[in-house]
Amino acid sequence: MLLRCFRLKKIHVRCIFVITVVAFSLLILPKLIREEPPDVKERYKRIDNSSGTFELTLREYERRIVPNLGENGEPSYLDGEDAKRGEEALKKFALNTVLSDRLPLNRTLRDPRNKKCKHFTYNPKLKASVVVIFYDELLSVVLRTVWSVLLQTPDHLLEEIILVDDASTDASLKGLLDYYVDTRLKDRRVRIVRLSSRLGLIRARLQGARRARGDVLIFLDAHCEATVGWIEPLLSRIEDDRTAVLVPIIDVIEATNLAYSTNGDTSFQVGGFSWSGHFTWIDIQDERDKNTLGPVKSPTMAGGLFAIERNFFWDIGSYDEQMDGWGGENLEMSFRIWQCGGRLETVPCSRVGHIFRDFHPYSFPDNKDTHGINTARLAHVWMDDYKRFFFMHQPGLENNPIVGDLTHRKQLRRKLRCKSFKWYLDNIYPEKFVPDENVQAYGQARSEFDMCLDDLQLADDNVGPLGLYQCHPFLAMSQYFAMSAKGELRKENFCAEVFNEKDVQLTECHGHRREQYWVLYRNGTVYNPSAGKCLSSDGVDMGKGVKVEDCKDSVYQRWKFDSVNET
Ligand code: LR7
Ligand code: MN
Repeated sequence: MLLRCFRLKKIHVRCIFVITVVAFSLLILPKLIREEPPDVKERYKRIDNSSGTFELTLREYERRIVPNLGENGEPSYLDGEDAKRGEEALKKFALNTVLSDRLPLNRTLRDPRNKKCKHFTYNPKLKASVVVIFYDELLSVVLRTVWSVLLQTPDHLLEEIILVDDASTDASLKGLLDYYVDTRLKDRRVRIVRLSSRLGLIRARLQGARRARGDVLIFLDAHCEATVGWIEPLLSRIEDDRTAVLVPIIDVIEATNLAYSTNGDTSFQVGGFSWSGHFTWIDIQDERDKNTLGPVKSPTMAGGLFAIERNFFWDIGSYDEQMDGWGGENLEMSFRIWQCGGRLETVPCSRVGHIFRDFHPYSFPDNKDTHGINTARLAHVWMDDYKRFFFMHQPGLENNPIVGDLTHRKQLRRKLRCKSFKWYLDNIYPEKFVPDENVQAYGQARSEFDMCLDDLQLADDNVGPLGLYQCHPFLAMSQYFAMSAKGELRKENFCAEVFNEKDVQLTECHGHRREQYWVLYRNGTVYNPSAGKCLSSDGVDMGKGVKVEDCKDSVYQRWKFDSVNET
């Protein structure tokens, strides 16, 4: 019949019909049948109503991947139009999404560990549930996280990977992700949990933890890459001590070129905090810990990547379920672990990369300051009187009903018979500078004409002039200075330092006196021996930096602190 059709000079209507049917069955039908059986298709369709089939979309996706790009964690670059699109993506998502989509999802990374780590043998018996929560993350980044865990974790140590979708709006994280897991990963240990409404990262993690069956919970952000040997030292340490909560060294995956960069193979820092309630990095506290490559005591953790024995996680109070959105839960958990009988440690032979982004690519419902509110919650529950410093940064939150009910968390603290925040500071974080303890003087430092020393809103991680500003009628953090016992004129971790024998800058305290050393005299003179000069407000405009000048008997060279401790 078909042959006859072609032999005929004129095309018969019946022939057109036959050709159509044949073409349909040859070209289209097999695709439908072979590549996506109707039930599978239906299943994914229900979650994702994007057009086209997932198989085609995924192939398109895979076709764009450039083999070996970014291999070994090398930096990668795009050309021409792609490079431009990459730049734009970086501005919009704080991540070069175009580049990420080009990189193999299962790229291999160099072993970033200190060489000696290889010679340690660990034989843990515990199994881990890796919990990865995400909200509108880039699909390729999430998949790279999953791949890295599957590839770098020995089978007998991995119970499951639980992906918790915190009600993302991005369609590719729905059906396409499911389809990828079913048809490409084909690993039953990868489970996806879909939350029906956005719960924020704290409650999303709790949802993942509730479903976990492994002995140990390991939480990861959805833009991480695990490296060789990452899990063994974590599990093994927990096997020795179930109250140890562990963080790996968190290496930087660059948001611009996705390079896996290590900060040398030995030097690393541990977690601290600022009185404004933010996580900071601090140097390892005990010199002896620097070279052992064993677990290192850490006052706090960053929060996104940590391992904890599953039952211990629940025993010690999991998370504060009333914390919303983002922020604060990491300090809450850090204080709680130490105060209630656990330990927090950094494990240098375990390394995981994390993409550090300059801003949140996602928005928060109602634009609520969840970091502030969550931190107010933890301050009330865990910090005793020391919460005064946090509330000096956030006076509006001190007695604000928005902070919510704290009964359960206070009950928990009593039930677990947790130690005081003073105990924590004295024993776990003795380096932490407390602005009004063991100091020569503190509070506002007044000069003539109601002018005060002021940090001029210097950001937490910056260097800037030590300024002069009208004294506030109340003591605000920007004007809270202390003259430490060591003779530093300081604000938290920032010390007044003389530059060019004239200007005075606030820079990171180094503890070695020199240009950061000051002598406070009884009459209010603040003398800098290194410059041989005195702190002066003479001729300084409001909002500008103070200076040091030759010492003389001048009202501009006398500073009156709110409180002076006579010694
Ligand atoms: O509403 C949300 N729901 C979510 O599921 C908001 C976020 N998320 C997910 C998000 O997709 C991601 O996987 O939560 C995870 C963490 O969010 P990020 O990556 O935007 O946070 P971050 O890396 O900027 O912030 C750090 O501090 C947070 C405080 O709440 C969390 O503890 C993060 O896990 C934590 N990240 C790290 O510790 C990685 C190292 C960073 C440092 C220093
Ligand atoms: Mn993160």
